[in-house]
Amino acid sequence: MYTLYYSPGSASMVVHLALLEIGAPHELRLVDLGANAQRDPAYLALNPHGVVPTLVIDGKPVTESAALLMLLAERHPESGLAPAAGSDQREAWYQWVVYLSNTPAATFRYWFYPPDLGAPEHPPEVRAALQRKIEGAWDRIDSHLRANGPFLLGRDFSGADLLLTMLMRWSRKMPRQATEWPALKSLADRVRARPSWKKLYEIEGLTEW
Ligand SMILES: N[C@@H](CCC(=O)N[C@@H](CS)C(=O)NCC(=O)O)C(=O)O
Repeated sequence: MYTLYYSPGSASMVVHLALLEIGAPHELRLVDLGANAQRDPAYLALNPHGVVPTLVIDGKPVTESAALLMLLAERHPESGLAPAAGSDQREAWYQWVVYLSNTPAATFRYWFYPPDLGAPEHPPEVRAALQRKIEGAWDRIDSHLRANGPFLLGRDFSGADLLLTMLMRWSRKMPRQATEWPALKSLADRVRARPSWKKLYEIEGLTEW
């Protein structure tokens, strides 16, 4: 049994999507970020970083969205969230999941949380630099998809595409949103058409892309 501590549309989204793709029984516990519930001592005991997601697996809390995606893919190989262990495609899958986590996702964290860089708001040059870094990731991924798409691994969908589409969604209020890159938009359209995406929108009460 899994218990997912989540907040709608946040980094927990990829874990929630993965659980829906797998069809694994799970409970959801809302962490109200607006009320700073992530700083409650009871939640900090589960996740000392005070962020979502946390997934409790058989009573043990595990954190970090990309790690949870990898863990769920390994625990449920039949789900097809990752290609077969030991295959060339699996190597490519690890590379994409880690790249997405340590480059666009980490940059988004700074984009949305200026206090992480020590200021209540970003000075314009920092904001511009973060925007360039995120757009640079879209350039790189879009060019990969144009040559090798429509999904990150080529013809077949994988859990890495869930992570990418979640990150793309976070760009929707940026000066250039990720869907302006045509191959990225095409990938996101395919992911957004999946039953898991639609179901998550219903459950989490999301409306905006
Ligand atoms: N590297 C972490 C980042 C998680 C993260 O930053 N979550 C945000 C929501 S997207 C959060 O909980 N923010 C609340 C806060 O920082 O107080 C992951 O991928 O799990």
